[in-house]
Amino acid sequence: MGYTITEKILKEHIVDGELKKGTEIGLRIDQTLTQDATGTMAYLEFEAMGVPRVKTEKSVAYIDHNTLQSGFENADDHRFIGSIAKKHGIYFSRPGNGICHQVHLERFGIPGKTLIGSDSHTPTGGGIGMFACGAGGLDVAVAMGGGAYYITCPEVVRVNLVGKLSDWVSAKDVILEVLRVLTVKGGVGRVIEYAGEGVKTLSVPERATITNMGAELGATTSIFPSDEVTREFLKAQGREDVWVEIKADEDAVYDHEITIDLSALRPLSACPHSPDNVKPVSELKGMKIDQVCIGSCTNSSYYDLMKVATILKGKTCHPDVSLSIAPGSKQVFNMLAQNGALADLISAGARILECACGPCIGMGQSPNSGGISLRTFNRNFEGRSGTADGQVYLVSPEVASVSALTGVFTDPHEVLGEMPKIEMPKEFLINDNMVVAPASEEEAKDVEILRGPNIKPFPVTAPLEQTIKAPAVLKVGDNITTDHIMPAGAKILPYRSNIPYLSQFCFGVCDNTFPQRALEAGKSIVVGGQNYGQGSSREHAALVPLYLGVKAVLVKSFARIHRQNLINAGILPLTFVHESDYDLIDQGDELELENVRDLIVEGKDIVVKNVTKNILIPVKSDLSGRAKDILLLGGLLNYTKETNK
Ligand code: MIC
Ligand code: SF4
Repeated sequence: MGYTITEKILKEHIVDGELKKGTEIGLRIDQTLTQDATGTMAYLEFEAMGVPRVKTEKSVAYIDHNTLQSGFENADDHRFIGSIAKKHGIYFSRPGNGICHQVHLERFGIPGKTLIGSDSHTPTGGGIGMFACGAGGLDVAVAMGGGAYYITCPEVVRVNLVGKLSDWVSAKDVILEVLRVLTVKGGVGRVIEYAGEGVKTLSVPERATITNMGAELGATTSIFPSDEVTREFLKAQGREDVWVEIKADEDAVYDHEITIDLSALRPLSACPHSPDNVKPVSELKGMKIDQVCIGSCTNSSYYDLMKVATILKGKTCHPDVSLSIAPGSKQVFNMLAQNGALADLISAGARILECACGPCIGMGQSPNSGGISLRTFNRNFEGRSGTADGQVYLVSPEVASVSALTGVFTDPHEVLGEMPKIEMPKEFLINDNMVVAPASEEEAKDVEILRGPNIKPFPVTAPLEQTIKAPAVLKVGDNITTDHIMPAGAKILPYRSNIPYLSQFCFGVCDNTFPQRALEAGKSIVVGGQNYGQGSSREHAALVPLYLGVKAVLVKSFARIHRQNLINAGILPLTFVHESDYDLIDQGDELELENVRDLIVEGKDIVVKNVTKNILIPVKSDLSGRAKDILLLGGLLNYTKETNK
């Protein structure tokens, strides 16, 4: 029996457990990346582990999220990350160099290697055949220290691509179609592997758009083969030497298979407020729009922005539309500047932003009240744009740019003629002058770590208690995102290293009385529905509840990264044995988990007593041996210190 790409890479990297689906496996991690919004905490955690130098093949710290400097906080954090990177053997990608995933794909990614990043869109690397996963900051810190990264050995879904994309249809439409079919929970516990004849018709940036947004499926990761197209891309990046061929065996066995006929796809859009709320653009056409934002780690490549420049050339964006464009990297920005495409964007009236995440994470360009915003990004969760009632539609760069001209939702097929062919460059413009190499081991001793006053200590974790008695301080519904639990945006993001300050905003989108009520209760339990914690990898969505006294989270089902973050923070994740029992708990009910510590140690059934209603509710923890130990010791930091003794 042959192997899938996933199995081939996992086989080479497994250091704990065995390749048995559904069981926990530990992987050796070759590369790590961090960004600044999660990085400050990740490096504080790395420091606390006391490892002098990273043990990975390559670790890179990017500055791309918190680039709005309206106070000292972000600038201080950048200096902190720069100094800690220098001291501990980490490459530092300076602000201005671009979005972590775009730059990593261009300059550092290697087919067949494992990568984890403290950002949920790390699977972008799957576009060149990397096994790349988003993870919490603590998991990344452990991997930098040479520790394994643990995942549930995934099922593998084969997405069979046939045919070829028609004019004005793009990679964004492919992943939107996959999201329409599989939904935001469809990837949980699975790797999405692309295969079939259609693969070779897609360039690396197109593949990376698809693997990037696999994060929205909740997938462990997404991956393409590494083939001649990959080789050409790496060659044009001056890195052909790192290319290796990776493909699935002919007789590889998959757990599921879906087929997507690229030729049959038409432009699509994800409507508010979920990436799987997908409709054909033909059904939305004519709707008046207020804003267009082009960029983000999903669609900000040279290839994407050349398409945009070609559409906008010689035209003016509609008087009622604000158009902003953020190139994905300095390389992209520079190439557009040198070939004149940047001038076409500027002439058309685009507001050019620095190459960073920008509006994607609410760092500026929030739409007007109730404003309709077309974005080439990957997430359209409620409130994420910074405008509570903003209506964000996710679309391809083609739909975004043509709609910016017409002022209404437009299907490019109907107004533009034949699609001009954009060639992939034979040589990208290579200049790594904004990547600072770490100090040598000798020099590292003298590197001073620069800390600002915004950096507050890591919240105190505690070993799992014998009995948890606490009220259900909050009850929420299905598909709660980490943006609901711990919102981002320009006003809050600068405090990512200040948990006490951040805590005031916890669950603000759902119920802004939660932080106060949780503090008053002292200890609390959060109750939720399906796919709880989807979206961002931010461990702050666990660390802040920890600070507010949350002891357990009881839901119908969890998203992968968030569940791990809860365990890492020492918060007990529980699921209902019968999903309908969700209805047996109301917000405010007093709950009790008697002898839960012993029951977990002994692997016995756990029951939640709803003291208010006098009902017993069976729940499960599904914890691996390692996860149990982490909880018993009060979180991953304590566990790592203990096991490294
Ligand atoms: C996001 O897209 O939500 C982010 C901001 O990049 C996050 C990371 C963070 O919250 O800092 C992610 O995707 O993990
Ligand atoms: Fe940045 Fe947006 Fe990508 Fe997150 S999704 S890494 S905020 S560009």
